[in-house]
Amino acid sequence: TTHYDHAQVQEFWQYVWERDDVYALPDDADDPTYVLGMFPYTSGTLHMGHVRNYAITDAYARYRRMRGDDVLHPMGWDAFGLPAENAAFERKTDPRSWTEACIRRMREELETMGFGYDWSREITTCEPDYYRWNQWFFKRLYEEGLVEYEAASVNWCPDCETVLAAAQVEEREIERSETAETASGGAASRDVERVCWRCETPVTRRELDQWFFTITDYAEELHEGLDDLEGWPEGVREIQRNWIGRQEGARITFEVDQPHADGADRPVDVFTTRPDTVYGATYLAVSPGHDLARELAETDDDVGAYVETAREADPDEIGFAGVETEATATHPLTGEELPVYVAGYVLDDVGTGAVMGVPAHNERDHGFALEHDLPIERVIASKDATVEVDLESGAYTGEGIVEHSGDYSGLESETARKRLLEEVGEIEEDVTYRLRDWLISRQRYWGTPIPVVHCDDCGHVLVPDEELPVELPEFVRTTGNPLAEHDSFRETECPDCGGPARRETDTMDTFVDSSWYFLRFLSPGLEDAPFDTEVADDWLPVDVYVGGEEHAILHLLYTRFFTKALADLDLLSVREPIRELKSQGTVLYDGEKMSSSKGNVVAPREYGAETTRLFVLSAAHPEQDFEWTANNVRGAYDLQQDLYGMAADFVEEGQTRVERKPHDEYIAREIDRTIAAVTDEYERFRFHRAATEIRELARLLRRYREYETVHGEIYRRGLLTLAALIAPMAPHLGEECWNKLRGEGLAVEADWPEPTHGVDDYRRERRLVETTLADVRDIVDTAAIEDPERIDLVVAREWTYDALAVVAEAVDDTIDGADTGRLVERVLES
Ligand code: ANZ
Ligand code: ZN
Repeated sequence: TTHYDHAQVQEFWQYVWERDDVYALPDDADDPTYVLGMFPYTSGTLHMGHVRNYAITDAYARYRRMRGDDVLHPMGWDAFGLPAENAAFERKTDPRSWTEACIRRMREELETMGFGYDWSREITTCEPDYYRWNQWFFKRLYEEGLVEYEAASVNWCPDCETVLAAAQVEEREIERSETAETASGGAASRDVERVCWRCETPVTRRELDQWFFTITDYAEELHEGLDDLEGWPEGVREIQRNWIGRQEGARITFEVDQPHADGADRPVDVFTTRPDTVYGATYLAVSPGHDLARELAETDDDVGAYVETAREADPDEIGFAGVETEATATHPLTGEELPVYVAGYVLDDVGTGAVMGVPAHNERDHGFALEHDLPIERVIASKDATVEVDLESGAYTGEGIVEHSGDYSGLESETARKRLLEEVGEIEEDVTYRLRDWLISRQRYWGTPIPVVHCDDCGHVLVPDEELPVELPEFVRTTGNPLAEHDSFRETECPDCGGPARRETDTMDTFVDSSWYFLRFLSPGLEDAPFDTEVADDWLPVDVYVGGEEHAILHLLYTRFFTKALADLDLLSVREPIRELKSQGTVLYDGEKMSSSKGNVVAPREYGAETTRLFVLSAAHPEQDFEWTANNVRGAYDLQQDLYGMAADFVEEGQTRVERKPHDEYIAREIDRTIAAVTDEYERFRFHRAATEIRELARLLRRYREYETVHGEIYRRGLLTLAALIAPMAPHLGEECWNKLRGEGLAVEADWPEPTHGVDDYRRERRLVETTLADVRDIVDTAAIEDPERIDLVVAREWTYDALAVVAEAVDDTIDGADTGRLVERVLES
């Protein structure tokens, strides 16, 4: 029988691969090709996004292995995180048992899919032998000055009951009622709300002492390096560029006079992108977290009260509220005295946390000026006389000709900026970034304990290396942070003075885990270091990394930061972790993202693993979204039956001949052409096109055999070629066909097929077709209509299709449109 029993075939070959350990990286590999899919979060079950992601890396890894590369293709588990805590609550279990059960299930699902991983390198981030290195890195980063402990007004998710990093707060469009809009004060009201990335609950603000990694120290390098990441999609690079938000401008120093505060007069720097508007500054404003605000709050109750409410207010509620202080600022150019405000719309961590208010030319300042009755002084005129500016209703934010600005009046904005920077001592060139430091504290249980002890006498003290890991104690059920309720965990001794002290009960953001896991795969069992520096220097960067585009800023930016920081700790010599990045598109079902939360995941097993992986690879370019449709899935299933059927029929009852006929040459060349084309497509990750080429060759071979007795050697080579070419995408099928035809060896270990004519011959052939188009047309004209089933006609037709493809590109030069039309008609008729 030629029936292909996919379940049995899969099981058998998976057994053989495991028995022969075919995916283990050889011990003597010195610079393997490192192919990595973003490791899964242990949510309980694989979803279609995972399947697509890992089908892509698996196909590419297998292709490279067949090309003769040593390939590192590992897998592991992103196993810490809040959902495990929630699931543990719901299921009356604990996060560890739940996570372990998820891992068992997901590993089995990956194995069912037949993905070829080197399981000897498996890593699990919730294991102490992994997370101890998070603690170790924390300490090294701390020693390097890259960790800060700060009281900060931070984003808080009331539902997750934890703080969030800036990058974990997403903006969501909302509809605002009109009353809300006017109440919050014109331009500052935005039609977005800020929500938690995980649960979409609107975030609030809290003032807390928190741990930060100072990723902003690397802002410039992170920004600049993007230009050189040529293997990354431009879309991802652009998202990172915007997130880093590099802005060139100036820092302007104002002398501030504080009549009552203890602090004497002091300079306050503001950051501006528009120093050309400096003469239009009518007030100075600092953020509620600014040192000046704190100083003034000590002697001024109004300021104190405002600072307190503003620090905990939600961003959407701030509007243009603010308070005038007793301080005044001296304008550096006019010497005028300007009022000084504390204003919520000035952000603590942007620029210097202080602005010069230029109501005529900045929308937010304009809104604030209206609310507080401040003067609006115009200093820029549009060069376009038709632009009418009504400064009562809004700011003019464009550039133009500077006016009312002393010696600078009459200059263009840009010239004025240049001269001000050169000539005025208080104005200096400056760059700021939108990027914020990475807040890594989480008030949750299921994460890496931060290796710090708080001592009343010694302050915060790092846990000594010999005492790492600080292990997570057993889970306790409680609202809030279980670690904070865990007395035996919390109460401890100070490593410095031996006195009573309290452990830090915050855990690390789980994005710390994923920032360096690609390094742990290099030396997974290593006990005295997180990874082997020498191996890392030889093997990195990751050659190909595949994952969803939703990771463009969080994970992919943190990973770049971590790599640079480790390089500065002399643990690495590469400064960029990933050479080539592929973002895979979404699998849709009835137009919606296929996901377990939407309840529309088609379980990978339903159609057989091989069908699923073949379908997700052949449906579309990896970066494109595509629709899951039963029909197309069926197509992937039929292709397996066809290929297997052809191999089995040939072996069991194949009639062949030895002498060569002219059309055999055509078949032989088509095999070569297909090899060349498919190789090209695999190189470019265009698996869908590789699949099309494979289908085409299968179709041609079938007709070849249906027509007459085939040339044994050529036909067999054709079938073996199909088996090898499809093996990276459909390895079980490849194996089964290979075995049928060869009776020995494994397709996964076979050499990649080479065209006997060489790749260039195929291209020459195409040119030949082009120049001999007239001859081809003759063949079709004289013979095609008489007997459409004759193989030389099939050949002629194929040639004609080829020729037409070429002609279609250069139709005017080669042949006139009318002739082409007729030719096509003829061919289609036959
Ligand atoms: C004066 C000025 C005049 C500004 C002007 C702009 C236009 P955008 O607006 O995105 O280009 N800024 C600086 N630090 C800030 C802080 N901590 N909180 C809130 N706003 C702050 O960003 C640059 C501008 O943002 C800066 O340039 C400053 O306002 C404001 F006609 O200074 B500008
Ligand atoms: Zn949340």
